[in-house]
Amino acid sequence: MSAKAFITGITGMVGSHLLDFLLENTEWEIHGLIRWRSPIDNISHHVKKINSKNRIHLHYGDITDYLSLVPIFKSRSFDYVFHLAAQSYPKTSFDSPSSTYETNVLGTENVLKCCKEYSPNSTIHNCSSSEVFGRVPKHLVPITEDTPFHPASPYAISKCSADLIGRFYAEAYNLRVLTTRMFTHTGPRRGDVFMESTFAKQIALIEADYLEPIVKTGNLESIRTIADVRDAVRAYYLLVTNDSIPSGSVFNIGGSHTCTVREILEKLISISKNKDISHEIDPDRIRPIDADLQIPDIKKFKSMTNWEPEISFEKTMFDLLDYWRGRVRKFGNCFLQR
Ligand code: A2R
Repeated sequence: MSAKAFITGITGMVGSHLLDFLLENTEWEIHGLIRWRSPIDNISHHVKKINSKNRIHLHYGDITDYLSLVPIFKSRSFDYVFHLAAQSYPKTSFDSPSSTYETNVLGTENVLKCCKEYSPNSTIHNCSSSEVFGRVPKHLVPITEDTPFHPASPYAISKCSADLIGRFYAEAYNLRVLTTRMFTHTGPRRGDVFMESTFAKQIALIEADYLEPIVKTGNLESIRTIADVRDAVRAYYLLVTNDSIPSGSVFNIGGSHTCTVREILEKLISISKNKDISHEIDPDRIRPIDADLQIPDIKKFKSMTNWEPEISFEKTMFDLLDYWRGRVRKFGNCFLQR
């Protein structure tokens, strides 16, 4: 019998790429959680399989509503649970801290509680974030798993809690919870509030003559290490399928290309067909404080899984821009400016 996996956040950037990866590389039966009104653009290329229940089974629910999860867990046990659902936008969390805490803290508690009650033998991927490290002093870079938390947004605070909830369930209830703190990961389907994705979206709109050729930016000087989301989901697969990894482990994972946000912007502008694009700072896009030195030490994860990023920074940027070109071709100028 094939293994059963459950993905919360299957309609998001990471969840949808994980679905693509698992369909391609495993025989697993894949279950996914969606909300009543979740946009399904990111998984619409699988709609035939979804409608015929051919390996993909979608379930309606909400991670903030424990009772909505119970029937999903009660009628089957899962071998793997990937808990990816989140309010995932750090910048938005400054405006909506309470709903960020509700989704990311209470939501994680609910998902893990369901695993404990109904799928105690599953391997659970608990998705924390590199943002937990927040404001890291230079002498503590590169960031290891033992670098102290110093969250710099309500989102980051919520992920510190989610991270600790994962460890708590592993220690208190003997659940096999494995927690990741992935550094910046991007590519096609990235939400347009993230800096590289809003740059690519604006460039695609400029190329189509919907915008003046000036890209609006936030802080350009923060330093990021970039991975491709398709490498990230491969890492998550290697994580949960490696039985030698001790329960309760946490891992820093990230790409191999470290650069400033300015360099990301310049790369995207350089691959645009439009050669007259400039940029200017928009004060609305500046976070009150920023996690500005995000460079990971990923030796621990590499030594356990042999994972290496395979997709180049150039390809990630090209595919991200191409994704936005496709969206603009399809929807015209129907995007909020953010
Ligand atoms: O907003 P929706 O309905 O499209 O679903 C999003 C889902 N989600 C939820 N699902 C169930 N109950 C909720 N209360 C709830 N709130 C949000 O999480 C969507 O499917 C997913 C988030 O997708 P993205 O914003 O694209 O995030 P991404 O980049 O896929 O991040 C995956 C994980 C998150 O834990 C991040 O915090 C971490 O990677 O970096």
